[in-house]
Parts: sequence; C-alpha cells; structure tokens
Amino acid sequence: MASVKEMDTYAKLWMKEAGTRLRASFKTKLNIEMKTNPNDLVTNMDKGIEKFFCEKIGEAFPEHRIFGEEGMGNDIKDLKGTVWIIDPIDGTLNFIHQQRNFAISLGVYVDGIGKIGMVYDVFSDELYHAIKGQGAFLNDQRLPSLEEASVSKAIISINASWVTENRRIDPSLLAPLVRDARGTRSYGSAALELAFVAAGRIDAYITMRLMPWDFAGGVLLVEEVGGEVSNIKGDKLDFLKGDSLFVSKPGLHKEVFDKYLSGNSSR
Ligand code: 2AM
Ligand code: CA
Ligand code: CA
Ligand code: CA
Repeated sequence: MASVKEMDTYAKLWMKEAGTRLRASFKTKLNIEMKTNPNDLVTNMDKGIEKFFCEKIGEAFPEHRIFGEEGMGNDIKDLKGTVWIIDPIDGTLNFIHQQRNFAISLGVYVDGIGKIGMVYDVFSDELYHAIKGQGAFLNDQRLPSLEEASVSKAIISINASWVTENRRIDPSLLAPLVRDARGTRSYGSAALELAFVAAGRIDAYITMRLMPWDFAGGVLLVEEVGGEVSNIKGDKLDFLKGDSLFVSKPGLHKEVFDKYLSGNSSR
C-alpha cells in the first residue's frame, strides 16, 4: 500500500506543476463555458488541471479513486479505500476575473479519514499542507496552533449572500454576527478561506453550501492547528454530498452557536 509520505511527496510536486500551468495560462485566451447558470462557469483550465491530476494519480497509484469537481475521476458513492478529492480551481470566478485569489485543493482520504490536505494559492505561490497527526505547514514552515478567539475581536469570512434573502438560512440569524464581529471579509474561494483560518489570517469562515472538493483539503489544515470544524448545525461534515461549513479558532464555535445560531433550523 502507498505510504502517506509517498503520496505527500507526489502531491506536492503535482500541485507545483499544476500551479505553473495555471500561471502560464494567464497569457492565453481562456475558453469559458456556462455550467448550471450564467454565474457558474468552467474553463478549459479547470478541466485540464483535473485531467492532469487524474493522469498523474492513475500512473502512480492505479488502485486509488478520484473525486473531482469536473467529473473526470470516478463516480464516487462511498469513501472506501484511498480517494483523492480534488478541486482543480477553487474560485473559478476569481481565476477568470482577477487571475488571483484562487487555489488548487486536494485531500487524500483513506476509508473516510483525511490523511493529507493541501491548498495551493497559485498567485501567491503559497502551498499549505497538512498531514493528519503531524501538523500543518505553509511553504514547509510549521503553522502554530491557533489561539482562542471571541466574536468582538474576530475577522469573519462570510459571503454577503447569507445575510440577504437566500434559500439556505434566515438572514436575520447571521446579520447580528456580522454586526458584532470586528470585521468581515469574503475571498470567493472556500479552500483559500480555510487556509487563511489555519494560518490565523482570519478567525472564522462560515458558508451555507459547499461541495466535498471545496473543503476536503482545507478542513485538515484547520484541524491540524487546533481549529474547530463542523457544519452550520455543529455536526460532522458530509464528504459525499457536501455541506454547510463553519470553521474557526478555538472558542468561537461555542460563542457563535450559543449567541447567534441557537434558533437555526437550516442544514
Ligand atoms: P468553485 O470556484 O470551485 O466553483 C465561492 O464562494 C466558493 O463557492 C468557491 O469555493 C466556489 O468553488 C464555491 N462554489 C461555487 N458554486 C458552488 C455551488 N453551486 N455549490 C457549492 N460551492 C460552490
Ligand atoms: Ca465550479
Ligand atoms: Ca470549489
Ligand atoms: Ca472548482
């Protein structure tokens, strides 16, 4: 069986090579297609990078399965064995509009347990990586454990859509949290927002709808520095169907659930 170290070494190399390809693509004309609606876009690079990972993983670890956003891997209905959960570009709108604030996200799960989590901030050339039980790193420098935080001193990442009319949550629940926090931000890449929580750059990230490839890599980063990870109800995440997500420094979960989310009935 492949060792975690072996998978980690390959994954890092592939992340860097994929990042180089993405940076090179800034000089080329993108082919942009619509997926489910006019704001849900995919480019030739999303597909090309997912294909790149599928080929590399298939060569190195032919028995492993792949769960990727663009559907070039396997049809995944369970997490038995080793499954690579991949988002080739997280933050495609940022990739198209800004050429920054997007990431490649990768998680390696063995029988449903996260073993390796990686998020590569391609524009900044910052590779975040975590190995279960061994800590989290930013460009190979160990990230320190997160310190306790409170809402009044917290910078919270949240998309404005969750405090306006939406189908997922009563906006009057999160609006007081936005008001009471020191500040709010929205970066448009769930994987990066998870990495920023792990690095202590923001104190929490809350969102109502993500797919497994958006968070499979990043949640391991947060866990390895002692952060708190759950869905918006406080339950474990669903790595097959996707879920809402609430990650934070220690202490913030309890405060947010007690003061702001006790009346929440959404998923
Ligand atoms: P993407 O760029 O890979 O599609 C934007 O706020 C974040 O939400 C990004 O991480 C984006 O990932 C993700 N996202 C976009 N559309 C989504 C959808 N329909 N369901 C879940 N996550 C989505
Ligand atoms: Ca997408
Ligand atoms: Ca994504
Ligand atoms: Ca994507």
